[in-house]
Amino acid sequence: MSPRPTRFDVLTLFPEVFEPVLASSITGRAREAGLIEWHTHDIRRHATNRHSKADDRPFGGGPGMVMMCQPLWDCAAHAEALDDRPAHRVLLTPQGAPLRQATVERLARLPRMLLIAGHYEGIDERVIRRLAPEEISVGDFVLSGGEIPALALIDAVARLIPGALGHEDSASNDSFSAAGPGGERLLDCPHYTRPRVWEGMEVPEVLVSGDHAKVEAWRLEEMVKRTRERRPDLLAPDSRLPVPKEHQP
Ligand code: 9D3
Repeated sequence: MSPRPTRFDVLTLFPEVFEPVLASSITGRAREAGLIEWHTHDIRRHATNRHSKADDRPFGGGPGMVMMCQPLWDCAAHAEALDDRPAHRVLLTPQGAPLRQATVERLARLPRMLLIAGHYEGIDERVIRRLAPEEISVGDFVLSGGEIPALALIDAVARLIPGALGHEDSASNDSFSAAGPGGERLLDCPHYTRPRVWEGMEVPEVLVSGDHAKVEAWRLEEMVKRTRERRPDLLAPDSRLPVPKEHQP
């Protein structure tokens, strides 16, 4: 008995951006394999006012527009009624908790998610309070909306669903599933393919030595070295990542 596809419902003012991105690559294959499904919902279609307005000027003044309560609330109710499974609500917002691999792993165990992609200056706080979503950010930089973060989240979650490409890889890499504070792995090691010499630059000797144990040791060393140099935060003292003795400070 195969489980039902994991369902993503996306509430957005730009429903048309999701299909072309998700139909490509791993999410497209996961859908074809019956592992996931996604449905987009145009928030504007739930506006009841004459001009299908889903936003209005902010109380207190200031620039920009604020997403209104009613269209978003009705859109969520509409989407949630389309399936009998309860949806875990997620709001993509710069005010959210930074998305980490541990979060992705937790979400990948859920049968259904309702993703809310904001736009404009923000969303009326009262509808956020009523929906009580988990609030997630994809990083400390400014985007123009939550659509690209929602796409990133769907991609990250989908590739962890058993049977989707990438799952086999991460499962077999379980020796490295010891993780940093956010479930992050070590950074990857450098990779090389033919030719052995390109523009005078040679492939590291160990990789062509044929000594598999030496290759694996070199790769782990490079991973730790790179992580140290580029992302020391992943190796924080409170990390659950076991740092090999020879690499301890
Ligand atoms: C310039 C407007 N900003 C005023 C200080 C607030 C603001 C509102 C809405 C900034 C960005 C956005 C739109 N971004 C998102 O909805 C968003 C986001 C992001 O911008 N960065 C990282 N993660 C996310 S998740 C959703």
